[in-house]
Amino acid sequence: MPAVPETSTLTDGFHLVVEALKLNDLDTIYGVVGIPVTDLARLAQASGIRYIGLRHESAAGHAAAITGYLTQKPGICLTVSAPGFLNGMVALANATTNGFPMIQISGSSNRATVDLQQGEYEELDQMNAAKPFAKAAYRIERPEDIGIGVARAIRAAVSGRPGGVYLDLPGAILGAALDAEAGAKSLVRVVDAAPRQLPAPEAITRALDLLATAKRPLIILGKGAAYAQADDDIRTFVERTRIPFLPMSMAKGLLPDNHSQSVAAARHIALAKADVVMLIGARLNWLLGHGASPQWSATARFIQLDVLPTEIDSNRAIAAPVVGDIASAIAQLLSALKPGQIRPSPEWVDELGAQKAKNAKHMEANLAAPHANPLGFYSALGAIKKVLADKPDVYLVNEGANTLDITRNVIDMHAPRRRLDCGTWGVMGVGLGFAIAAAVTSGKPVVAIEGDSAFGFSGMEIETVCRYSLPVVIIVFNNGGIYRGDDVNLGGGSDPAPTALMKDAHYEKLIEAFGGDGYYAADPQSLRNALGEALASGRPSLINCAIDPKLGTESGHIGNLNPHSEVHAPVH
Ligand code: ADP
Ligand code: TPW
Ligand code: MG
Repeated sequence: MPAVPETSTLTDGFHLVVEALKLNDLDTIYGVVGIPVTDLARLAQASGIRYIGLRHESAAGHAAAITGYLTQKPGICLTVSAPGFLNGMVALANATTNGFPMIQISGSSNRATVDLQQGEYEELDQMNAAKPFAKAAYRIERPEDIGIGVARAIRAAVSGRPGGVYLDLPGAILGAALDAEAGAKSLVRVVDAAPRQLPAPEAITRALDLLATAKRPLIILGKGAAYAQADDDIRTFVERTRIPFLPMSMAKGLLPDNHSQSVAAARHIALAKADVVMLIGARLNWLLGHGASPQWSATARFIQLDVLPTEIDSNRAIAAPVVGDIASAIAQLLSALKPGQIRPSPEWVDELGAQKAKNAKHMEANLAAPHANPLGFYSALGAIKKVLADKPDVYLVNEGANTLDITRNVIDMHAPRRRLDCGTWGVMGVGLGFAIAAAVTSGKPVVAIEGDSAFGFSGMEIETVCRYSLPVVIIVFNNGGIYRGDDVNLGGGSDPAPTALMKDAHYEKLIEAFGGDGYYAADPQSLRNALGEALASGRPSLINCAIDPKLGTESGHIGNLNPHSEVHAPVH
């Protein structure tokens, strides 16, 4: 424990950091301890902060980031100097890219020797290394600055477009003593960390006027809309205007997927034919074809609700920008909306409805696919869908390629912010960190549907799931590889192909090593039984799902992004 005795009138950096977090209602830390932050975690735990120790900083960072997404308060990740710090950087960068508020607090080594590159223990100029990956990066150099430093980090993480903040704490500052009264006075409780940002009235009128001219309007809901927690107003706006809507992946469930106005099942023509598109917390990035033709109509006009002014016109001209926070913007749109002012044309509604019905039939046929033993992606997901249908509160974590894309299309979401996935960056390794944080933050059951490759990136965290007895069920879609499991070595040698993984691997045995429940499923009924049982037990569980190795396609639904070799014919 810190050297300062409890009776002293002194305090120190360790105590001040813990007090600063508590003062700002930050009640959970995810991390991996070691020099110089071990006592920080001990002290936090002793003071009533929940400390969740993970096995890798990347998972701890992803856990913190998704906590931020779910709660609108920055998730906290604690790392040790240099290597531990760097292990957290993927998660910090991912948080920044996705707009998740988090703070990575890292211990660092002696500044004087680090800066002169004299071969310090775990030597690295961490703050400068973090800058390109963070929304903001700060270093605290004096114990009396801890209060203001933590306040700055909190505000940077959650205001405007949220993101990842790096906060550097040299070991010497943690251990430095300070008069207790001066220390207490130096702490800052942040007032209104994410102030409302109201759009201008003329922006609201412009947007409604443009929508009123539309015959084929479309609303796209993105994860910014889900983050904003303006669920009721968003639903009211969609229902009053009767505009068809399309949820981006993590916005699924903001309005239920079975809502009559959802056109997720007619996505292709909805994008291609819409004449006025309203983006609510969704960027026109690669996930939306940069807003360009042929995916979109060249003459479509766009309305965009976003908190970040420079997001507007980033890919395509935006006719009606509504810059502000989504909760304020939607409330203003609702109060300015006149009854009957906006209506999609009946032809548009009918056309989308017909396409939906056609695609729904196709989906049903897929789900009843004959792949029974081993399972196909669709027959497995058909079984899972049945179990989850009456459990809207279950959090669904999802990563992989085919496993990601097909799950997104098959598994309906019925409540906001329940689907957590690889997001904007397509990053593998979020799975177990997200699952742990969703369970810790909500106390609700979590199902993580993981490709066998994706699972490997954070697989050791099953020990964490078991250590904290979390109600997490991991389903490994084991098709024996990255994308598929039947690739061959083009050189003819005995080494496996680059995409191959062990197809007969018994992942379920891994969790048994830590006292969790392992299941193996090779047909829909046994998968359904296993998931039902695992969820009912509330125990840490892993279901190894035998998927036919021949079934995946290269890169799932984004194979078009692969450059192709001019020399060898593509394998598939
Ligand atoms: P998706 O991947 O679901 O399309 P993106 O992450 O691309 O979503 O876009 C989310 C957008 O929402 C970002 O541009 C971000 O600035 C914006 N955003 C996030 N939170 C808010 C908020 N509270 N109010 C307004 N805009 C927000
Ligand atoms: C951090 C590249 C994209 S998808 C994927 C990899 C390795 C795994 C796909 O196989 P999986 O799913 O999970 O078995 P399936 O159903 O198609 O077989 N490293 C990082 N991120 C990414 N995106 C990759 C590598 C990749
Ligand atoms: Mg796989």
